[in-house]
Amino acid sequence: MINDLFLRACKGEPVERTPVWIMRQAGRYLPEYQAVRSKIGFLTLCKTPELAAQLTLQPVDILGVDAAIIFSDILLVAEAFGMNLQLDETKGGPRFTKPIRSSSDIDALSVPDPRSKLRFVLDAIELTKRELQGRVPLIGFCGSPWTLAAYMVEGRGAKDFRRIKRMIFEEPAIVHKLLEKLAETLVIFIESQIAAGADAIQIFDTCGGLLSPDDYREFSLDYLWRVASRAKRNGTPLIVFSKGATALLEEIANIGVDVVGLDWTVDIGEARRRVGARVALQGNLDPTALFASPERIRQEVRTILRKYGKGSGHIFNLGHGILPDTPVSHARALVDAVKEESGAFHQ
Ligand code: 1CP
Repeated sequence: MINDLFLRACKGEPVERTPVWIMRQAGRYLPEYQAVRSKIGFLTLCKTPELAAQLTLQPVDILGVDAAIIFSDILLVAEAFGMNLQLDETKGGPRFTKPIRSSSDIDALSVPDPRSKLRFVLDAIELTKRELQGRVPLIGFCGSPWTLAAYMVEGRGAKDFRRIKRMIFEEPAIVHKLLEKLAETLVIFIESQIAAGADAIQIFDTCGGLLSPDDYREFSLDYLWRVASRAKRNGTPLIVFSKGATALLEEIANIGVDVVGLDWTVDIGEARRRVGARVALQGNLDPTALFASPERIRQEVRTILRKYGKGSGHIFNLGHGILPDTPVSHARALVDAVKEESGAFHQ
Protein backbone atom coordinates (compact mmCIF):
# COMPACT_ATOMS: atom_id res chain seq x y z
CA MET A 1 0.00 0.00 0.00
CA ILE A 2 1.51 3.32 -1.08
CA ASN A 3 -0.62 5.50 1.21
CA ASP A 4 -1.69 3.54 4.30
CA LEU A 5 -2.25 6.55 6.62
CA PHE A 6 -5.95 5.68 6.92
CA LEU A 7 -5.27 2.08 7.97
CA ARG A 8 -2.61 3.12 10.47
CA ALA A 9 -4.92 5.74 12.00
CA CYS A 10 -7.68 3.12 12.32
CA LYS A 11 -5.29 1.11 14.50
CA GLY A 12 -4.05 4.13 16.43
CA GLU A 13 -0.57 3.66 14.99
CA PRO A 14 1.67 6.69 14.39
CA VAL A 15 1.02 8.71 11.22
CA GLU A 16 2.80 11.70 9.65
CA ARG A 17 -0.49 13.53 9.20
CA THR A 18 -4.21 12.92 9.76
CA PRO A 19 -5.86 10.94 6.94
CA VAL A 20 -9.08 12.25 5.40
CA TRP A 21 -11.96 10.88 3.36
CA ILE A 22 -15.56 12.04 2.96
CA MET A 23 -18.73 10.04 3.54
CA ARG A 24 -20.68 9.85 0.24
CA GLN A 25 -17.59 11.16 -1.55
CA ALA A 26 -18.68 9.47 -4.79
CA GLY A 27 -21.95 11.12 -5.67
CA ARG A 28 -24.21 13.81 -6.91
CA TYR A 29 -22.06 16.86 -6.03
CA LEU A 30 -19.45 15.70 -8.60
CA PRO A 31 -20.10 16.77 -12.24
CA GLU A 32 -18.11 13.68 -13.29
CA TYR A 33 -20.64 11.51 -11.42
CA GLN A 34 -23.58 13.40 -12.88
CA ALA A 35 -22.17 12.87 -16.38
CA VAL A 36 -22.25 9.09 -15.91
CA ARG A 37 -25.53 9.14 -13.98
CA SER A 38 -27.37 11.21 -16.62
CA LYS A 39 -27.11 8.23 -18.94
CA ILE A 40 -27.38 5.27 -16.56
CA GLY A 41 -29.76 4.44 -13.69
CA PHE A 42 -28.37 4.36 -10.16
CA LEU A 43 -29.06 0.67 -9.52
CA THR A 44 -27.45 -0.27 -12.84
CA LEU A 45 -24.36 1.69 -11.80
CA CYS A 46 -24.23 -0.28 -8.56
CA LYS A 47 -24.64 -3.59 -10.37
CA THR A 48 -22.07 -3.02 -13.11
CA PRO A 49 -18.63 -3.57 -11.54
CA GLU A 50 -16.75 -1.59 -14.24
CA LEU A 51 -18.96 1.46 -13.64
CA ALA A 52 -18.97 1.08 -9.84
CA ALA A 53 -15.16 0.90 -9.91
CA GLN A 54 -14.94 3.96 -12.15
CA LEU A 55 -17.19 5.98 -9.78
CA THR A 56 -15.27 4.75 -6.73
CA LEU A 57 -12.04 6.15 -8.19
CA GLN A 58 -13.47 9.58 -9.10
CA PRO A 59 -13.06 11.22 -5.66
CA VAL A 60 -9.61 9.66 -5.24
CA ASP A 61 -8.48 11.39 -8.44
CA ILE A 62 -10.49 14.60 -8.05
CA LEU A 63 -10.13 15.29 -4.32
CA GLY A 64 -7.02 13.34 -3.32
CA VAL A 65 -8.70 11.59 -0.37
CA ASP A 66 -6.74 9.00 1.63
CA ALA A 67 -9.29 6.20 1.19
CA ALA A 68 -11.74 5.03 -1.46
CA ILE A 69 -15.19 3.68 -0.54
CA ILE A 70 -16.82 1.22 -2.88
CA PHE A 71 -19.67 2.68 -4.93
CA SER A 72 -22.77 0.83 -3.79
CA ASP A 73 -25.75 1.35 -1.50
CA ILE A 74 -26.83 -0.03 1.86
CA LEU A 75 -30.30 -0.87 0.52
CA LEU A 76 -29.02 -3.48 -1.95
CA VAL A 77 -28.89 -5.95 0.95
CA ALA A 78 -32.65 -5.56 1.37
CA GLU A 79 -33.08 -6.17 -2.33
CA ALA A 80 -31.04 -9.35 -1.94
CA PHE A 81 -33.67 -10.46 0.62
CA GLY A 82 -36.21 -10.36 -2.19
CA MET A 83 -37.59 -6.83 -1.69
CA ASN A 84 -38.32 -4.76 -4.75
CA LEU A 85 -36.01 -1.71 -4.71
CA GLN A 86 -36.63 1.18 -7.07
CA LEU A 87 -35.10 4.59 -7.43
CA ASP A 88 -37.81 7.20 -7.54
CA GLU A 89 -36.37 9.49 -10.21
CA THR A 90 -38.83 12.30 -9.44
CA LYS A 91 -38.42 12.39 -5.66
CA GLY A 92 -34.75 11.37 -5.74
CA GLY A 93 -34.50 8.66 -3.11
CA PRO A 94 -34.66 4.88 -3.35
CA ARG A 95 -37.77 3.09 -2.14
CA PHE A 96 -39.28 -0.35 -1.71
CA THR A 97 -42.53 -0.96 -3.59
CA LYS A 98 -43.78 -3.45 -0.95
CA PRO A 99 -42.42 -2.49 2.49
CA ILE A 100 -42.52 -4.93 5.41
CA ARG A 101 -45.65 -4.51 7.47
CA SER A 102 -46.20 -7.85 9.22
CA SER A 103 -44.66 -10.97 10.64
CA SER A 104 -45.60 -12.91 7.52
CA ASP A 105 -43.77 -10.34 5.37
CA ILE A 106 -40.64 -11.14 7.39
CA ASP A 107 -41.20 -14.89 7.06
CA ALA A 108 -41.50 -14.39 3.30
CA LEU A 109 -38.02 -12.86 3.08
CA SER A 110 -35.47 -15.27 1.69
CA VAL A 111 -32.21 -15.04 3.63
CA PRO A 112 -29.70 -14.48 0.84
CA ASP A 113 -26.18 -15.71 0.38
CA PRO A 114 -24.37 -12.41 -0.29
CA ARG A 115 -21.67 -14.31 -2.20
CA SER A 116 -24.17 -14.91 -4.99
CA LYS A 117 -26.93 -12.30 -4.52
CA LEU A 118 -24.45 -9.45 -3.96
CA ARG A 119 -21.75 -10.85 -6.23
CA PHE A 120 -21.66 -7.54 -8.16
CA VAL A 121 -20.45 -5.71 -5.03
CA LEU A 122 -17.68 -8.25 -4.52
CA ASP A 123 -16.71 -8.09 -8.20
CA ALA A 124 -16.64 -4.28 -7.99
CA ILE A 125 -14.34 -4.50 -4.96
CA GLU A 126 -11.97 -6.89 -6.76
CA LEU A 127 -11.86 -4.70 -9.84
CA THR A 128 -11.42 -1.46 -7.88
CA LYS A 129 -8.57 -2.99 -5.89
CA ARG A 130 -6.80 -3.87 -9.13
CA GLU A 131 -7.33 -0.38 -10.53
CA LEU A 132 -6.22 1.35 -7.34
CA GLN A 133 -2.85 -0.42 -7.50
CA GLY A 134 -2.34 0.22 -3.79
CA ARG A 135 -2.69 4.00 -4.10
CA VAL A 136 -5.08 4.18 -1.12
CA PRO A 137 -7.05 1.60 0.88
CA LEU A 138 -10.56 0.59 -0.20
CA ILE A 139 -13.42 0.69 2.30
CA GLY A 140 -16.29 -1.78 1.97
CA PHE A 141 -19.54 -1.09 3.80
CA CYS A 142 -23.03 -2.13 4.79
CA GLY A 143 -25.96 -0.68 6.70
CA SER A 144 -26.54 -1.72 10.30
CA PRO A 145 -29.30 -4.24 10.98
CA TRP A 146 -31.39 -1.50 12.64
CA THR A 147 -30.97 1.02 9.82
CA LEU A 148 -31.77 -1.56 7.14
CA ALA A 149 -34.82 -2.70 9.10
CA ALA A 150 -35.98 0.92 9.42
CA TYR A 151 -35.84 1.40 5.64
CA MET A 152 -37.39 -2.00 4.92
CA VAL A 153 -40.38 -1.26 7.15
CA GLU A 154 -40.80 2.39 6.19
CA GLY A 155 -40.20 1.67 2.51
CA ARG A 156 -38.21 4.87 1.99
CA GLY A 157 -36.23 7.58 3.73
CA ALA A 158 -38.26 9.42 6.37
CA LYS A 159 -37.85 12.00 9.09
CA ASP A 160 -38.98 9.92 12.03
CA PHE A 161 -39.36 6.34 10.69
CA ARG A 162 -42.45 6.00 12.83
CA ARG A 163 -43.62 2.71 11.34
CA ILE A 164 -40.70 0.71 12.72
CA LYS A 165 -40.80 2.74 15.91
CA ARG A 166 -44.42 1.78 16.42
CA MET A 167 -43.49 -1.82 15.71
CA ILE A 168 -40.85 -1.91 18.46
CA PHE A 169 -43.55 -0.91 20.94
CA GLU A 170 -46.41 -2.96 19.52
CA GLU A 171 -44.64 -6.09 18.30
CA PRO A 172 -41.00 -6.07 19.41
CA ALA A 173 -40.57 -9.80 18.70
CA ILE A 174 -41.19 -9.24 14.99
CA VAL A 175 -38.53 -6.56 14.85
CA HIS A 176 -36.05 -8.86 16.58
CA LYS A 177 -36.83 -11.58 14.06
CA LEU A 178 -36.00 -9.21 11.22
CA LEU A 179 -32.85 -7.89 12.92
CA GLU A 180 -31.56 -11.41 13.49
CA LYS A 181 -31.96 -12.31 9.82
CA LEU A 182 -30.20 -9.13 8.79
CA ALA A 183 -27.33 -9.56 11.27
CA GLU A 184 -26.70 -13.12 10.08
CA THR A 185 -26.49 -11.98 6.46
CA LEU A 186 -24.35 -8.94 7.22
CA VAL A 187 -21.72 -11.09 8.95
CA ILE A 188 -21.26 -13.09 5.75
CA PHE A 189 -21.44 -9.97 3.58
CA ILE A 190 -18.67 -8.28 5.61
CA GLU A 191 -16.52 -11.41 5.51
CA SER A 192 -16.96 -11.72 1.75
CA GLN A 193 -16.14 -8.04 1.14
CA ILE A 194 -12.91 -8.57 3.06
CA ALA A 195 -12.18 -11.74 1.08
CA ALA A 196 -12.76 -9.72 -2.14
CA GLY A 197 -10.11 -7.22 -1.03
CA ALA A 198 -11.76 -4.55 1.14
CA ASP A 199 -9.12 -3.06 3.45
CA ALA A 200 -11.63 -1.79 6.02
CA ILE A 201 -15.38 -1.99 6.60
CA GLN A 202 -17.76 0.74 7.71
CA ILE A 203 -21.19 -0.02 9.13
CA PHE A 204 -23.62 2.86 8.57
CA ASP A 205 -26.13 3.08 11.41
CA THR A 206 -27.73 6.22 10.05
CA CYS A 207 -30.96 5.63 11.97
CA GLY A 208 -29.34 4.92 15.35
CA GLY A 209 -30.35 8.32 16.72
CA LEU A 210 -34.07 7.61 16.40
CA LEU A 211 -34.08 5.56 19.59
CA SER A 212 -34.13 6.18 23.33
CA PRO A 213 -31.01 4.88 25.12
CA ASP A 214 -32.60 1.60 26.22
CA ASP A 215 -34.19 0.99 22.82
CA TYR A 216 -30.91 1.86 21.12
CA ARG A 217 -29.16 -0.78 23.23
CA GLU A 218 -31.82 -3.39 22.48
CA PHE A 219 -32.53 -2.77 18.78
CA SER A 220 -29.35 -1.23 17.39
CA LEU A 221 -26.27 -1.64 19.58
CA ASP A 222 -26.83 -5.31 20.47
CA TYR A 223 -26.99 -6.22 16.77
CA LEU A 224 -23.96 -4.07 15.93
CA TRP A 225 -22.14 -5.96 18.66
CA ARG A 226 -23.29 -9.31 17.23
CA VAL A 227 -22.08 -8.40 13.76
CA ALA A 228 -18.79 -6.96 15.06
CA SER A 229 -18.06 -9.96 17.25
CA ARG A 230 -19.09 -12.65 14.76
CA ALA A 231 -17.58 -11.39 11.51
CA LYS A 232 -14.09 -12.87 11.11
CA ARG A 233 -11.96 -9.96 10.05
CA ASN A 234 -8.31 -11.04 10.42
CA GLY A 235 -7.31 -7.59 11.59
CA THR A 236 -9.27 -5.65 8.96
CA PRO A 237 -10.44 -2.46 10.71
CA LEU A 238 -14.14 -2.06 11.43
CA ILE A 239 -15.72 1.40 11.66
CA VAL A 240 -19.17 1.95 13.10
CA PHE A 241 -21.00 5.21 12.42
CA SER A 242 -24.13 5.49 14.50
CA LYS A 243 -25.59 8.89 13.70
CA GLY A 244 -27.18 10.70 16.61
CA ALA A 245 -26.04 8.17 19.20
CA THR A 246 -23.10 9.89 20.86
CA ALA A 247 -24.92 9.92 24.20
CA LEU A 248 -23.87 6.25 24.37
CA LEU A 249 -20.39 6.73 22.92
CA GLU A 250 -18.61 4.74 25.66
CA GLU A 251 -20.87 1.75 25.02
CA ILE A 252 -20.36 1.93 21.26
CA ALA A 253 -16.61 2.00 21.85
CA ASN A 254 -16.94 -1.26 23.80
CA ILE A 255 -18.48 -3.54 21.15
CA GLY A 256 -15.19 -4.53 19.57
CA VAL A 257 -14.84 -2.07 16.68
CA ASP A 258 -11.64 -0.25 15.80
CA VAL A 259 -13.11 3.13 14.89
CA VAL A 260 -16.20 5.04 15.97
CA GLY A 261 -17.60 7.64 13.57
CA LEU A 262 -18.90 10.87 15.11
CA ASP A 263 -21.59 13.19 13.81
CA TRP A 264 -21.03 16.95 14.21
CA THR A 265 -23.08 17.37 17.39
CA VAL A 266 -20.26 16.24 19.67
CA ASP A 267 -16.96 17.93 20.57
CA ILE A 268 -14.33 15.53 19.25
CA GLY A 269 -11.92 16.45 22.08
CA GLU A 270 -14.53 15.50 24.64
CA ALA A 271 -15.31 12.31 22.71
CA ARG A 272 -11.62 11.39 22.81
CA ARG A 273 -11.50 11.91 26.59
CA ARG A 274 -14.56 9.70 26.95
CA VAL A 275 -13.25 6.73 24.94
CA GLY A 276 -9.53 7.05 25.68
CA ALA A 277 -7.33 4.92 23.46
CA ARG A 278 -9.87 2.08 23.12
CA VAL A 279 -10.92 3.14 19.63
CA ALA A 280 -9.93 5.63 16.95
CA LEU A 281 -12.39 8.41 16.10
CA GLN A 282 -13.63 9.47 12.67
CA GLY A 283 -15.23 12.82 11.92
CA ASN A 284 -16.75 15.27 12.43
CA LEU A 285 -17.16 18.49 10.45
CA ASP A 286 -20.76 19.55 9.81
CA PRO A 287 -21.35 18.82 6.08
CA THR A 288 -23.04 22.23 5.79
CA ALA A 289 -19.72 23.92 6.68
CA LEU A 290 -18.53 23.05 3.17
CA PHE A 291 -20.74 25.87 1.89
CA ALA A 292 -18.50 28.36 3.72
CA SER A 293 -15.47 29.96 2.05
CA PRO A 294 -12.27 27.90 1.71
CA GLU A 295 -10.64 30.14 4.37
CA ARG A 296 -13.45 29.42 6.80
CA ILE A 297 -13.29 25.71 5.97
CA ARG A 298 -9.60 25.77 6.87
CA GLN A 299 -10.41 27.41 10.22
CA GLU A 300 -13.01 24.74 10.93
CA VAL A 301 -10.49 22.03 10.07
CA ARG A 302 -7.93 23.59 12.43
CA THR A 303 -10.50 23.74 15.21
CA ILE A 304 -11.33 20.04 14.92
CA LEU A 305 -7.66 19.05 14.69
CA ARG A 306 -6.87 21.16 17.76
CA LYS A 307 -9.79 19.72 19.70
CA TYR A 308 -8.70 16.16 18.92
CA GLY A 309 -5.15 17.12 19.88
CA LYS A 310 -1.82 15.46 19.33
CA GLY A 311 -1.31 11.86 18.35
CA SER A 312 -2.81 9.23 16.08
CA GLY A 313 -6.28 7.68 16.15
CA HIS A 314 -8.14 10.39 14.23
CA ILE A 315 -9.52 10.02 10.71
CA PHE A 316 -10.85 13.31 9.40
CA ASN A 317 -14.30 13.15 7.82
CA LEU A 318 -17.60 14.97 7.77
CA GLY A 319 -20.17 14.24 10.46
CA HIS A 320 -22.48 12.75 7.78
CA GLY A 321 -22.57 12.50 3.99
CA ILE A 322 -21.50 15.38 1.75
CA LEU A 323 -24.53 17.39 0.56
CA PRO A 324 -25.51 17.30 -3.13
CA ASP A 325 -24.94 21.02 -3.92
CA THR A 326 -21.51 21.25 -2.29
CA PRO A 327 -18.96 23.03 -4.54
CA VAL A 328 -16.26 20.53 -5.53
CA SER A 329 -13.58 23.19 -4.92
CA HIS A 330 -14.74 23.40 -1.30
CA ALA A 331 -14.51 19.64 -0.84
CA ARG A 332 -11.00 19.86 -2.21
CA ALA A 333 -10.26 22.78 0.13
CA LEU A 334 -11.22 20.52 3.04
CA VAL A 335 -8.91 17.72 1.93
CA ASP A 336 -6.03 20.14 1.28
CA ALA A 337 -6.52 21.85 4.64
CA VAL A 338 -6.41 18.54 6.53
CA LYS A 339 -3.25 17.53 4.66
CA GLU A 340 -1.53 20.87 5.29
CA GLU A 341 -2.64 21.61 8.83
CA SER A 342 -2.48 18.20 10.49
CA GLY A 343 1.25 17.44 10.33
CA ALA A 344 1.84 19.65 13.38
CA PHE A 345 -0.25 17.27 15.51
CA HIS A 346 1.91 14.24 14.73
CA GLN A 347 5.45 15.22 15.72
O1 1CP B 1 -29.74 9.52 -7.71
C1 1CP B 1 -28.60 9.13 -7.54
O2 1CP B 1 -27.67 9.42 -8.29
C2 1CP B 1 -28.33 8.22 -6.39
C3 1CP B 1 -27.71 8.91 -5.25
C4 1CP B 1 -27.07 7.88 -4.34
C5 1CP B 1 -25.70 7.58 -4.25
C6 1CP B 1 -24.58 8.21 -5.03
C7 1CP B 1 -27.73 7.00 -3.45
C8 1CP B 1 -29.20 6.90 -3.25
N1 1CP B 1 -26.81 6.19 -2.83
C9 1CP B 1 -25.54 6.52 -3.29
C10 1CP B 1 -24.28 5.86 -2.93
C11 1CP B 1 -24.02 5.51 -1.54
N2 1CP B 1 -24.94 5.30 -0.54
C12 1CP B 1 -22.74 5.28 -1.01
C13 1CP B 1 -21.53 5.26 -1.92
C14 1CP B 1 -20.18 5.40 -1.46
C15 1CP B 1 -19.81 6.80 -1.00
O3 1CP B 1 -19.36 7.57 -1.84
O4 1CP B 1 -19.88 7.07 0.20
C16 1CP B 1 -22.89 4.99 0.36
C17 1CP B 1 -21.84 4.72 1.41
C18 1CP B 1 -24.29 4.99 0.64
C19 1CP B 1 -24.87 4.66 1.95
C20 1CP B 1 -26.29 4.94 2.21
N3 1CP B 1 -27.34 4.83 1.33
C21 1CP B 1 -26.83 5.28 3.47
C22 1CP B 1 -26.02 5.39 4.73
C23 1CP B 1 -25.22 6.64 4.80
C24 1CP B 1 -25.96 7.93 4.89
O5 1CP B 1 -25.65 8.81 4.07
O6 1CP B 1 -26.79 8.07 5.78
C25 1CP B 1 -28.20 5.43 3.35
C26 1CP B 1 -29.19 5.80 4.43
C27 1CP B 1 -28.54 5.15 1.99
C28 1CP B 1 -29.87 5.15 1.38
C29 1CP B 1 -29.92 6.08 0.24
N4 1CP B 1 -29.43 5.79 -0.99
C30 1CP B 1 -29.60 6.86 -1.82
C31 1CP B 1 -30.26 7.89 -1.09
C32 1CP B 1 -30.70 9.20 -1.65
C33 1CP B 1 -30.43 7.40 0.22
C34 1CP B 1 -31.06 8.12 1.38
C35 1CP B 1 -32.53 8.03 1.28
C36 1CP B 1 -33.22 8.83 2.33
O7 1CP B 1 -32.92 8.70 3.53
O8 1CP B 1 -34.13 9.58 1.92
